Amino acid sequence: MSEQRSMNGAEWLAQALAGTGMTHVFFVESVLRRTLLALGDLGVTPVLAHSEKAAAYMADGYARIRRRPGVCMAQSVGAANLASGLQDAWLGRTPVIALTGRKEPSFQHRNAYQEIAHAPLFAAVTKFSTPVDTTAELPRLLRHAWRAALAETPRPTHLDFCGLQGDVIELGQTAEPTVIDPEARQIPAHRPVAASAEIERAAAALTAAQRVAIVAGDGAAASEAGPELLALAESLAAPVATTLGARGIIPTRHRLSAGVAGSYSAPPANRIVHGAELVLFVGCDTGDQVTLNWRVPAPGTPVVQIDANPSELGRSYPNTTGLLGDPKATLAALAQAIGRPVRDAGYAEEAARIVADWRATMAPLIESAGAPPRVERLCAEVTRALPSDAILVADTGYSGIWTGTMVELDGAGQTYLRAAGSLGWSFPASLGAKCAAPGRPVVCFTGDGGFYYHLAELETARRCGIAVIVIVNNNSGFGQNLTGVRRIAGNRPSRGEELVRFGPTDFTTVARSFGVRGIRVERAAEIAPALGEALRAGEPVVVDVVTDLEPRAPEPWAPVRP
Ligand SMILES: Cc1ncc(C[n+]2csc(CCOP(=O)(O)OP(=O)(O)O)c2C)c(N)n1
Repeated sequence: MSEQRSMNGAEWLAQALAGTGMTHVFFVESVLRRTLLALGDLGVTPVLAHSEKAAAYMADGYARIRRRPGVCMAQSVGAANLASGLQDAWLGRTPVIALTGRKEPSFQHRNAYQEIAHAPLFAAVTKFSTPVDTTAELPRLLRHAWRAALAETPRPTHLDFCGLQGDVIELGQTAEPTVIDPEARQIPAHRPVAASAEIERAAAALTAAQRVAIVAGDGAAASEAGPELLALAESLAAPVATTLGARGIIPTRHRLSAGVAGSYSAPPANRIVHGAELVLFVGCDTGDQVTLNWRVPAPGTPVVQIDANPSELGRSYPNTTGLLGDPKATLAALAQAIGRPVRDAGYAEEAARIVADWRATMAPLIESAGAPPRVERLCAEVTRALPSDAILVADTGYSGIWTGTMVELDGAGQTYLRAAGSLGWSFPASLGAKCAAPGRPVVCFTGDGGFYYHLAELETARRCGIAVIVIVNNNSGFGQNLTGVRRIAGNRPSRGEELVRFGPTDFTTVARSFGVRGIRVERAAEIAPALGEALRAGEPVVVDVVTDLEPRAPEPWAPVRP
């Protein structure tokens, strides 16, 4: 074996990152300059963003598509902005590795310009965060940051390099092999299968119940468990609801698909899940969003739960039979144990009827013509236009609800990514997603309120040739919040509205000023041609769809309070 030559830390870091197959890193100047130059020499593109938060969101979108760590970087004064951008990666369970610079020890505790303590900033949004004080420590700490980010549950990690720009690694030498992860693992890094006694117990509970609903979560999507999920659902005649993040894990128009459950849902999913005798959670965090504040399923409902993280088992529903294992591998084992039992299809048929009835009520809105266009029609046109290998990146709030309830996905080649809660996430995240999969069409769906956050990244998209399509649901306000502000404003509804209305902005003019193509849509009939043109363009395009603030997105069904 040839001996590794000694090199400085910048060279080592660049070679190690390039060696993982990484194609892009995301940063704001001034940090790790020699590393960035060396990365460029090795064919890894450094993408200069306009804010650290956007750089973190880009790395997040990149990592979600590659299913491997994404890297973002910022200097000392940018660290707080970078940390705030990791919130969505933390909540969305993405392996983002943040690299920052921190002033050297002689500057500490004496009012250093531009710097606050970094450790508390990263504590809430990383599972591992450590200073790097010497080049000799860099290989070990980066390998651990990588391993920890990928390990169950995937989440961000952070290395804080000594020196404002991370200078320490340029000073020392290392002869360590430039390898971070010899196994080149993707999420999920491991696929443990639940113990056979647990599987037998769960199989018995599932076959004894006649009305079983499945709720598949982000962990099931990360495990790519769609085919196994559908096979088990067929065996049990069990309708399948999902979290927003697992939208499209099975074909959304499948007769067993109940839609997204919880607070970002259309009425059918909650009714169906609430009507179950037993619920099977698969890779699902059982948090407030998917359970409508733990009302769906009702407390006390018997649960079987598959999760790769033991601390999730029974977290929200005490009456749980837990299966510790990777969702895909464990579902396959469970399906084998269950075989093909004789099932009463009554519950599945009832669920399909509930979905069909709701779809029928939406049909007139989906087919609506005229101006301003209805968002239901926009979503139907997105469904029609979305290529079979497309990535749809949705912002939070109504953008999540509209796309999660009204855009249909094929459950095969299409991928759905959604903000885990941070308004404005989707546009920079879509840029990262496109960097990870340049050959796939990437469509971002955002409200104008979300798009305003990171408009400057239109310049990045053009400069770096990142050809995403941004559909702006431009209703001149925070549409989702209208109901709430009116309610508290009582007999002064217009005062409430003032809190959430913006002036009218033409985002095509904004886009053009950045050198980006803009297509304005003011009538329903213009949507399809605009999406067609955008998909053919091969360059970044903003499709600015002028809509009305008033229409409400679908609302969840809620059980009557006892
Ligand atoms: C960082 C952050 N700030 C505030 C919110 C609260 N919030 C959620 S949705 C929303 C309004 C979204 O407006 P817009 O993007 O225009 O979409 P619309 O609801 O009009 O479709 C707000 C303010 C949030 N989720 N994240």
